[in-house]
Amino acid sequence: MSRVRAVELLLVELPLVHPFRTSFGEMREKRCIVVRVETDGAEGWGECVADVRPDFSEEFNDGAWIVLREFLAPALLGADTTDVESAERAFSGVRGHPMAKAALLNAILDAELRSDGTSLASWLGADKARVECGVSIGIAPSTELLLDHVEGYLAEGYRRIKLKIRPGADLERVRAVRATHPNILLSVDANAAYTLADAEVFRSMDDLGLLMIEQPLHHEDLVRHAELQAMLGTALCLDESIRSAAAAAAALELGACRIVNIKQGRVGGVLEARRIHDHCRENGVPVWCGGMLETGVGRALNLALAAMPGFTLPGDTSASARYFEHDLTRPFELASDGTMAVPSEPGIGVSPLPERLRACVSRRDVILPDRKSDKSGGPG
Ligand code: NPG
Repeated sequence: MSRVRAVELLLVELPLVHPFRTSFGEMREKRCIVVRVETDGAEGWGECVADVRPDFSEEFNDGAWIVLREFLAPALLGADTTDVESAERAFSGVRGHPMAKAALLNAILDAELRSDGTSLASWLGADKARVECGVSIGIAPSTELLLDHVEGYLAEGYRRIKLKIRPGADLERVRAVRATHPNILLSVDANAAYTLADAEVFRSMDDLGLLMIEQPLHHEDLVRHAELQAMLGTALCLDESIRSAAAAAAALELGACRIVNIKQGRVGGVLEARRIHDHCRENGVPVWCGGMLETGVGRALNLALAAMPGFTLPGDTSASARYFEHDLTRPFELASDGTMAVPSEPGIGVSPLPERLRACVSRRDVILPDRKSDKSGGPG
């Protein structure tokens, strides 16, 4: 393998075409760290799924920036050789921070695969050239507007609709969507906004034929999820609770869910995502690929992952146009049958476009082997 010569951190900012509202807040722009590594053989790209605030998880951009600059990049820059497995081991001394780790590990893997001329999808043993796509719809101001959004996305071809819910904007809205579209694949996502005292809300959803109810309760509470799952016919799916393969194994053993949302960026990168996939597959548990409104860098990687054999449900792998007027990379497009092509070029198969980087990067830091850094731009 080869040495890592430089790690570059870029803070990118892209306006969203529509604000995205969840039970924990509203996003109007995508602001994330994109990592570029330079090895002897190639360059590689990775994206950190953390956001400005520590609301979805403890990680956030400014914290991830420090972890990458002070701990993760220096752990690789001194080594004679670096491949993705040895990089993952080199990070084991840093507790937590899976989003920061994922960004750098994925960039290392991308560089490795680009220099070998292998696509990420084939390296992962993907068995599909195209994947089925779903769309996640934020909490709308009214049921009427929500029905309009659903209609529009179905017309574009999306094969599964996921509705964000929160207390006060749940049952009545889901019933309205189901009444209008009796046969679509429909799921809901609470982003941990409920407690077990709200079990009745979910019991009332049991006759709506939902594909799944995602992350109803607190992310640390696997035991209560198991209690809730035992009360319901509908499958629970966990997202925020699954931060590692160990957490996924514990959730399955406890009966806390029957479906797992795999977000490689949340679990520490593609290697850990593959372990979760393998464990779920061995146990007959379906998985699907979640999304964090990634730019094309993260989206390319998600598509390769979603093409693995255990990913049997449509993912939150929507088209670039659903998020951005101009993506950071070439745009990803949805075919009218609701599928998207998995990149087949070496590595993740796409790179940020130089003109988009010029327009979107607000902060930059290059970390070199002597650990001196060359900074430009103000704090992000
Ligand atoms: O299409 O990428 C997408 C968004 C999918 O709903 C989605 N993501 O909780 O899964 C989630 C949610 C999310 C987005 C969470 C951004 C945190 C930040």
